[in-house]
Amino acid sequence: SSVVISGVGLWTPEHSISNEELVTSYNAWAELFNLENETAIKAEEMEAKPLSSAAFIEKASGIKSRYIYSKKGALDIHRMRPILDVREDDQVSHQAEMAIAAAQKALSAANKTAADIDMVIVSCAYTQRSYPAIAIEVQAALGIEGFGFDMLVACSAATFGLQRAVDAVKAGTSKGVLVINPELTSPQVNYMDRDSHFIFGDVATAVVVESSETCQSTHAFDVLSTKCVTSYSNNIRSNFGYLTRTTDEDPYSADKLFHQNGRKVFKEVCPMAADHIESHLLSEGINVSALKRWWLHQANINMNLLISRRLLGRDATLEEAPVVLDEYANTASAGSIIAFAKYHDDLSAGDLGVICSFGAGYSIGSLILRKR
Ligand code: CO8
Repeated sequence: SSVVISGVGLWTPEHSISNEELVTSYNAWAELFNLENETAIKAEEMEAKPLSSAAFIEKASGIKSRYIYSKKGALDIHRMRPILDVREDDQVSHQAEMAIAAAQKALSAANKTAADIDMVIVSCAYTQRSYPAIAIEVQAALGIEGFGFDMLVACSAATFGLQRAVDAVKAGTSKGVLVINPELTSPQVNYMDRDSHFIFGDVATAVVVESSETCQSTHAFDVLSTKCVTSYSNNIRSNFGYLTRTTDEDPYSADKLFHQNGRKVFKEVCPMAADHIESHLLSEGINVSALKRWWLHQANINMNLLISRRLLGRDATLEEAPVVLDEYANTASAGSIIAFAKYHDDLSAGDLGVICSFGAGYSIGSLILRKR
């Protein structure tokens, strides 16, 4: 028997923000800031806020739009962060709500019910609280017996979570695993930072992992191999955490939100990701040219083009390496799973593909899949 991915679910928020809307809001905020601080800026005691541009965003990143869980407040130049309603302890939490929606879609795609699952992993870039785990809340809401836990691995949370799931099924300690990625990134986006205000979107994805012996899906994939690696870097960082209360720092300061040295990340991560994919494939005796599909992490279109160029010696076609970044932006760990969810139905039995994530940590994770 083999370990299979038997179903994938994608939940997309109803609200979105186009580059134009985002830039109009940011620029109005920046102009107001510059006006209010005119004297200090003229005296060179403070730097003027530079303006953003939709043309720059699309060219530098490939992003045209992003989804947002709660649009209220995010574009309000007197607020510049989304408004989420406070939920009581006995109400379903925001992140669990997203996770449940994606999980239900994955279960029905896999032709499974709660009774077929005994392990729930919620794996994403942030969880809205430390305990009880979001995974345990989701487990209870879906009526799953067994256990659940949360994992944080930034952009590689989905692939690292999938590796845990594959290992558990392989070892026989789990019969069916739900790996869920409720990527609620918007609360951590600094909408007042020109360099990063455009990068992220909200989404939730979920995947069912089980044994081929129990699989009832007609569009399942054998997981041939998984490979994860981390290498410490401060080039992508968020310093928000539970210690902030004790350090008397401003909990909303820019270093508490997502920030990065984007150019360095680009330069360092592209070769790492390309080498990782190549060596993973070679360890399985697979040549790069044998791959039908690359479900790559969706951070930046130019990164993906560079990676495919390094591996193929040419640009990958959209059919080979589908892009969802234009519509969804960077959704932290969910990007490669969105690509997989939207672009796997057309593959034939025996076709090979690779899911690969790369990002903060640095962290890189890949799974080699073969259509059953
Ligand atoms: N509008 C106009 N001009 C701009 C803007 C803007 N919005 N932003 C920057 N510029 C300017 C710059 O200031 C710069 O000006 P100058 O030349 O005078 O210094 C010029 O445009 C060019 O800027 P860059 O060289 O920085 O532009 P790049 O072509 O490098 O593009 C990118 C910038 C898009 C950030 C690019 O470097 C990139 O994508 N790098 C890779 C980043 C990446 O993949 N990061 C991964 C982060 S995601 C992750 O790891 C998960 C974290 C967890 C989730 C977090 C959720 C919140």
